[in-house]
Amino acid sequence: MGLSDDEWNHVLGIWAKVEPDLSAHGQEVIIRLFQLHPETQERFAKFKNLTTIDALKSSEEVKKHGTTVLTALGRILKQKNNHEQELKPLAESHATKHKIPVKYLEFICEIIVKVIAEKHPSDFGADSQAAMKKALELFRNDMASKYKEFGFQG
Ligand code: 6CQ
Repeated sequence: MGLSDDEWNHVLGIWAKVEPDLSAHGQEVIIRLFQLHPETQERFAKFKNLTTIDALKSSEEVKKHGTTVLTALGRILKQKNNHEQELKPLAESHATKHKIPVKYLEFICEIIVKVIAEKHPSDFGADSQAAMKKALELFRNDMASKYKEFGFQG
């Protein structure tokens, strides 16, 4: 089910607070993802050698990837579900090249909500959190169905 105008306003409202510092948000998301789900780190050839939190925290490459992942996600959210054009190439690369299971997309989406909640406690209330979770669920569902079109069961 789609989001109401009000829900999209919540999603894009909080995203506007995240956007000025995508790299710090993204860095935190990546570090948390690797800590909570170490198998995800294995997927990044570049990061396999970063075996301590300190190494991850001081890596410029991690920050750069943090910006990459959240810039792409922001672009998709801003389409308010008319995201076919943005989503398709992402689904294709993550299905056929990086081979990222849907489960890992669930992991990262859950962490994104937690990181935003920690960094913006007064701007990300229950309604905004619920709206963001819904938007991320739509994103994941569409990624999963595109995965199948690309022959990846995810
Ligand atoms: C991704 C994910 C994170 C950080 C950066 C990208 C956390 O160095 C390389 O060449 C990386 C190739 C690559 C890999 C291994 C890659 C490229 N991703 C992964 C792995 Fe994705 N990614 C995810 C998103 C969900 C919200 C979004 C928007 C996104 C964007 N990616 C993973 C991964 C492994 C556990 C997950 C869960 C994940 C999710 N990712 C890559 C992007 C973008 C824009 C790009 C570069 C273009 C492309 O499509 O290859």
